Amino acid sequence: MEAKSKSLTAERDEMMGSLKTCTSQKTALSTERDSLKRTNSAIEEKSKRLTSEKEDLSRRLNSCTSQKTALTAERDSLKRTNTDTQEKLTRLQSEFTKQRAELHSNTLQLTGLRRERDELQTKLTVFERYSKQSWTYFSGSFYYISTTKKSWRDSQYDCWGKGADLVIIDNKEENAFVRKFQKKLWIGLSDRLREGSWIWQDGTPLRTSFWYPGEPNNFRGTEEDCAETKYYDYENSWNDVECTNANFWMCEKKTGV
Ligand code: 2F8
Ligand code: CA
Repeated sequence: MEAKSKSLTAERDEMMGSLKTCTSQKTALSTERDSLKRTNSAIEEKSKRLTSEKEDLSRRLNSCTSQKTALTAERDSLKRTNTDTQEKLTRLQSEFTKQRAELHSNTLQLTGLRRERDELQTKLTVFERYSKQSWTYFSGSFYYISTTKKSWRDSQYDCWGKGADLVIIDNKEENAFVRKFQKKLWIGLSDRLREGSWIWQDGTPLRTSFWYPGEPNNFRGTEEDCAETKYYDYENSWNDVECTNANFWMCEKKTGV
């Protein structure tokens, strides 16, 4: 009986020990469970916050992407416009340069034309004035033939009074022009200053001459110091004669234009 009681006591003590262990394990598990629950809650909350944050970021990203697309399109369009404008500007600049050069050239031409017009106007005015006074134009000069006869010296004075000179014959064309009038005329040639040295009355020496054969000859020892167009039917038409003789005469006025 006593042995049975001992065994029961031992069994009870063993069971009490097991209970104690179980109770303390249960408490530890309970604590662990509560801790895990809290951790889980915290994780869930964090997950919710991150999800919401992610959705917000996603919305913002979408909005940013569409704005970026719009801005890219706008930028490309502006780039194209810019290129067009640049090309237009280059074209306009080249046109401007061309037109400016054209304007410059036209201005020069205009200045030239105005000068030409003024010269022609002057020429015309001179031409009209001399034409009215019965002067004849030939190759840049006007010519006057007297209707009376005078000595070589007085003829020269008459020409000077008209703003002209006794005619100076420079070439065979001019000589032919003078001969055409079929008149014995004083011309502006003499050797009065030095015998044998024939000079035109403006001081230029005689180079091309049209003396009749045998002239100048100081005929029969007379002092023939002035020239006339005695033989006008011939190209070599000139003769020397005394300056005091009375002759028709021819004045020449160079127009200078
Ligand atoms: O009157 C003077 C004049 O006389 C002659 O011409 C008519 C002479 N001609 C000849 O001798 C060929 C001129 O030389 C002279 O000047
Ligand atoms: Ca002579």
